[in-house]
Amino acid sequence: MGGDGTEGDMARAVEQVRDAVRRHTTRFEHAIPLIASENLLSPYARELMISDFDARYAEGLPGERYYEGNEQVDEVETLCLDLAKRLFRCSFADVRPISGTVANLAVLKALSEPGDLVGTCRLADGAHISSASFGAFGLRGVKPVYYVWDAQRMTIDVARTREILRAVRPKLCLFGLSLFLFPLPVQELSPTLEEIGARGWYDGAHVLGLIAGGEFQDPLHEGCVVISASTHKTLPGPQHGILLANTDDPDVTKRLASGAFPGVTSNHHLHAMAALAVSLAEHLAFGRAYARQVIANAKALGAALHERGFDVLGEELGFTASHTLAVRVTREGGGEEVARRLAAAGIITNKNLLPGDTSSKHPGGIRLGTPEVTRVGMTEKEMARIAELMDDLLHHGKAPESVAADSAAFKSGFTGLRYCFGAGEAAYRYFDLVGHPPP
Ligand code: DSN
Repeated sequence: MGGDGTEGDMARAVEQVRDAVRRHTTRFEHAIPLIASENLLSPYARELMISDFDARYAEGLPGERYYEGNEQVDEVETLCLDLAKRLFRCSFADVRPISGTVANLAVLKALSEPGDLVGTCRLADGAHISSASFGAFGLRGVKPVYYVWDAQRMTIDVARTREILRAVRPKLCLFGLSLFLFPLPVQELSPTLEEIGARGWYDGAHVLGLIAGGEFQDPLHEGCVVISASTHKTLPGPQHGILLANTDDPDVTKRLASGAFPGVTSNHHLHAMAALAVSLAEHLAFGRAYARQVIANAKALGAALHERGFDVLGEELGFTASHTLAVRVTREGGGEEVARRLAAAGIITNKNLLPGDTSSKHPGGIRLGTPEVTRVGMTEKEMARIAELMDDLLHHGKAPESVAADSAAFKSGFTGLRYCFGAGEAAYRYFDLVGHPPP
């Protein structure tokens, strides 16, 4: 920006930010949002994000804080913890990690030491960057032991992974993906973990709302000691994190709690924690129906894209059992080019590494997700229309501007929130609290 730094210049900077966020909001209102890791807050959760909780500190746990003035924070956090334990049918929750990656760091701090071996999937097979040497694994100084991947079935190859685990004996085994199409074989590998004395850890960020809705696997009852997760993907909560465990070993829960604080957080973003309490309550009320529809939509979109000639992975298993689809787009120009063209046509996706990709700079695919389009009320028939729009653009040469107009016309019928209290409220809304720009 130019200018001489006067108050007037700074007022213009403030207005530039507000204007960009307003334009962004309008853009998403008119777009088809298919990022698998994104979702929309309910009206009641959104309200709490701009509450006074945003201004406060509450280090520690309810009833044992390091600050005064926390009585109502304690009330909300106690409720939030109770709701989390009820939703996931578990005995321990900690809602202080401020993101999924921070929750992963808390687990690594609690259950591993630098130099330990930790089992995980490879990035190209869909793992999250937490398990990379340049991510949380590297920060904690643990070394990855890679599972063998079955690219046909898009899941871990149990027999060959069992051999590796027995030979290498990692201390901790992470099950979790950012390209999460099918449940992972936690139950099948659990006896092997027991045999080698390893703990099972599940990164449930992507599928948290599906687990809670009873429509995916149930890792805490299949052999994992802890789930770490973000809370804003298939669970339509605030951008925050969570730890969940079901163990009667007090040493594990004590380590997890101290991993969260003071391990990897100081304050835990109390406004987001309050919004999470609302989102958990709403998921208890509406989550089953939501999770079912998210998965039905993903399956329908996979089938419709396949019919239109797209190379959708996981065909023999019905393309997906989650909210996510992986589409190899080598023929259409590669992941980067295709994601960019789709965005120009009002269809928001991301390029994604797929099994077999050799360069992280040139992902061979795109990842699609149905959490947000389901949140605004779309069902299977709308998935067929989305596939048609993608087909028009990528196979029939229709101009991006023309598809963007079609996308916006289509989306205009889907701008209200569903599966929450206050359903029907605007999904895409800029809150102009002041009512005018700075003078
Ligand atoms: N980066 C997120 C995703 O899109 O999957 C996970 O943190």
